[in-house]
Amino acid sequence: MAHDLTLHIGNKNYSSWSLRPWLAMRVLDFAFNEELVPFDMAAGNPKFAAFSPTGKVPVLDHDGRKIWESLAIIEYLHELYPDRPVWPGELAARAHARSISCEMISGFSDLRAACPMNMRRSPKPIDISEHVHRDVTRIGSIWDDCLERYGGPFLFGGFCGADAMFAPVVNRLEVYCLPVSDASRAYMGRMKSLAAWREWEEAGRNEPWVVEEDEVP
Ligand SMILES: N[C@@H](CCC(=O)N[C@@H](CS)C(=O)NCC(=O)O)C(=O)O
Repeated sequence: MAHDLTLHIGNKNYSSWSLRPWLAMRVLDFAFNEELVPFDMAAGNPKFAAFSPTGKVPVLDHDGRKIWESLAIIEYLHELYPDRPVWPGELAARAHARSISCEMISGFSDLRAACPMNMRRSPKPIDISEHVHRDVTRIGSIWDDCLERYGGPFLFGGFCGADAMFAPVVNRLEVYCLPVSDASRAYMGRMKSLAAWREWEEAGRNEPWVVEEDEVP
């Protein structure tokens, strides 16, 4: 059954939380309308308040029902379309995918603060703190473990919610030239080759808005 879904998102160049459900919906082929409201200042955009209970994006609107928080949106889609699951079919793998997705949403704050997602940035190394290095090492070990255990090409075999949750990190590791294993680098290449990824990236690169706070020298 088709549902009337609208996903409210921010700038494609910078809005890492928006990318997560958007990518899941595109790759897993959920039809939806996109409503992009750009940040036009450092602290978001007051216009978000018109459609978002938290004043943040993303927000999914399903026939007037609002779902916010990227991971809650992904969970909602999983329940809405049982014939097109967002999570792996097997219980242990599903629990594993949810564990690392929760780890993503609640952690890695040093990496997120120091290395904002930026689709427009050409790869250029930066000096990173010990804390950022620790985040990068942990993410690399999560990915390497998944790729070895489930055999790729994505973290749990086929693309799933966990790949969507880690998608902005693919950009961060790439554009700030952060160290990853060959297996993780190959995974990043596969993510960036997705038609949906290329669509988002190209749109982000062509956006006119610049958020100075997210432009790391
Ligand atoms: N935990 C939230 C984070 C949402 C979030 O911080 N979104 C940013 C854009 S990427 C935002 O709307 N910022 C505006 C603000 O903080 O005012 C989620 O997973 O959706």
